[in-house]
Amino acid sequence: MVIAYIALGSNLNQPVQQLNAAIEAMAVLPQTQVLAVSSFYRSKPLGPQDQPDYVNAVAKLQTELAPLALLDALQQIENQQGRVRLRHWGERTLDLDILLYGQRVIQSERLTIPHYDMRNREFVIIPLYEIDSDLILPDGVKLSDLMKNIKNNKMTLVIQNK
Ligand code: A4P
Ligand code: MG
Repeated sequence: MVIAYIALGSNLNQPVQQLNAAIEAMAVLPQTQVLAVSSFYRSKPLGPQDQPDYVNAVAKLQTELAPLALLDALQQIENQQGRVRLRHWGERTLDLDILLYGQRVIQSERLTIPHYDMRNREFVIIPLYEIDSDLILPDGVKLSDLMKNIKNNKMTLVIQNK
């Protein structure tokens, strides 16, 4: 059993519903449980500005799926929800990125874990901190220290987690 953290993002076709549907789909993956879900936040797009604001969240999973099996499963959920890849950093109905997979460090053709840019993104760090404030990254960096780097949080709360 491994604890994995997944970043959820959407800015097309009713983002809140996209995230809720993705959480339901992750909950019925084989050998996987959803242990926690953060609040949902609205954030300004990183990348091209001529696209709608995003809704972002983070989910904590417990899974027996190997990293590539988990990636396959998440990409299947993206595709089920009508994901079309239009342009780099562009609009999408659903993006599911593996942020962390236990304390594993993976550099392969299909996977970079930890996620290559997670520590610079407030729409990842803030919801992750909400779920596990004492998390430590595989290189020893404390999530609480990454939180301190977030100067002014420009996100707005969409749905407060329970
Ligand atoms: N891949 C490698 N590592 C991973 C991982 N840890 N998790 C590979 C998931 N996938 C991983 O992904 C391209 C390939 O990355 C996959 O086939 C997989 O093998 P993709 O989802 O098809 O493409 P993408 O998401 O457009 O690419 P990229 O560069 O990962 O996008 P980002 O960096 O995730 O940026 N602004 C706001 N406010 N909120 C957002 O959520 N998201 C993006 C996407 C841009 N701006 C945003 C947001
Ligand atoms: Mg992605």
